[in-house]
Amino acid sequence: MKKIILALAATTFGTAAFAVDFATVDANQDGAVSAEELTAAMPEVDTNAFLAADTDQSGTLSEEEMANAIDNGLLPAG
Ligand SMILES: [Ca+2]
Repeated sequence: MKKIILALAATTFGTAAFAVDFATVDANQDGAVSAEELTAAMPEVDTNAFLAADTDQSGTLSEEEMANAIDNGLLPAG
């Protein structure tokens, strides 16, 4: 359990521990991850998690939004 907490703490100090490769999830390489791209890469993610992660409600996730969502536990880290 301690190891898990330490791993979570490490992810809050930047994107170095960012386990999900944004460029891989961004299948069409347009710099934004759509709900379709996200669920293709992470089938276990539901739409509500996507909507919660899309903090500016643009309909897509920026790399920052995705990193924050992973830090917040909205999205799996990989
Ligand atoms: Ca995209």
